[in-house]
Amino acid sequence: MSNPYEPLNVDTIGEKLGHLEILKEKVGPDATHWSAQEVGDGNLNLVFIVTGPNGQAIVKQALPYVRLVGDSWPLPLKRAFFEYHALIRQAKNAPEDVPEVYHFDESQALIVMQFMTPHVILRNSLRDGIKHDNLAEVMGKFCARTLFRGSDLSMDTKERKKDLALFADNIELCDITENLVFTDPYFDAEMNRHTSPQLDGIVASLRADIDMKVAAQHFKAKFCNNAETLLHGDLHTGSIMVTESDTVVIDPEFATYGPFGFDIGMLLGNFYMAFFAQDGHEASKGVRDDYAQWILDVTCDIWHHFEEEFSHLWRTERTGILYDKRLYEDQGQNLASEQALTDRLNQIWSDALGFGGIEMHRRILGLAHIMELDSIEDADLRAACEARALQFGRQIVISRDAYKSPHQIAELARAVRKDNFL
Ligand code: SR1
Ligand code: MG
Repeated sequence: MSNPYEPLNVDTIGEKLGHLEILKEKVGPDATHWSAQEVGDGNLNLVFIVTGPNGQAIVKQALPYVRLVGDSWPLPLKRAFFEYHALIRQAKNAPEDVPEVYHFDESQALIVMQFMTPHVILRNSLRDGIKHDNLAEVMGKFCARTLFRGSDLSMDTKERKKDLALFADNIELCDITENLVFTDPYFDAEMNRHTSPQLDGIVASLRADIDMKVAAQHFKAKFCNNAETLLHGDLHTGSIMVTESDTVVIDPEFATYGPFGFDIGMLLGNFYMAFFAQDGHEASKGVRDDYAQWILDVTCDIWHHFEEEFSHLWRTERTGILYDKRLYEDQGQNLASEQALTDRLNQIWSDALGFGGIEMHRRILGLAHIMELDSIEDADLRAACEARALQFGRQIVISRDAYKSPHQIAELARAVRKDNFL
């Protein structure tokens, strides 16, 4: 029988987990020589770094409520189960890009995993103006590999249906996304917050904007109804850890089957927000033109690597339910296969812009904001950056089919950065 759930603290980790062989190996054989530090800065969970004579490990434990809000918002512990299952699938589909899982305990809702060091959360770099060489390549390929290999393009019917059923139970975390991302920003929802009064006018016009409301619900329907592939589900720049030369993706507890464009759209939307936040950090950290341009280059390179890797997998690993090779290559119709690929990539690109723009809105108008913008202390300056991001977000959602490449979007971003919407 498993023990009843109990949240850990820095003083109980050794006593509760000291028997685990993997922690004895990674941290040290005697738990009385371990120390623990709670470092969770996300919205939901406890995260401990456990240190001992042999090294370090991460212990991540779900709390029975939303940490950001408190116990007035209960949240099932089972999210640790989905995070564990997503992590092991990502490790298979995109090896090297996620921390290694050492141990999972379902009854304690905890995952013991590799401590990534000297990595930092990418948002810190985006605030501080630090560049990372391999970031775009890793993220483009990570998206292509996890999304392609987690879909009907790669999986057979049995595996696919079983997995869809498993992740279909991640109900409460999907519910958070459905409401916080697609609905709350577009009305005066209770938990919303924005820079006020500076943004009040622009927020009112966005909420009265019929085209935007229709588009947001169009993308909500896509998120809810199009179970195309296994998503990370929360692929923002706070879910990425970096060093100068390494990039890893963490925190897939929102994993669910959804549309191809969702993860990559959320990711791009977060980079575009970081781009617009740069002007807010110039006073304290110096001119950011070069860095802002680097962020846009990263968005272009992410899409380039995504497209290249997705195309490669399409040509070499298309063994699943969809686009059966017997209909294409085996008939000598490689061109038809290439046409189908282009069609899919165009759809993913258009959807990514939709999801990306909506992500930008919810991070400025909803409950969960981003550090790069929130850390701009001067409220007028912050609001000016946020207003640009809101307008840009609307533009890429509404006119998504007019923009054929990330370079055109980068051009739009540079133009919007020069504008003042307040
Ligand atoms: C109540 S949870 C708020 C947000 O934090 C997570 O990281 C997800 O992005 C979620 O939408
Ligand atoms: Mg997270």
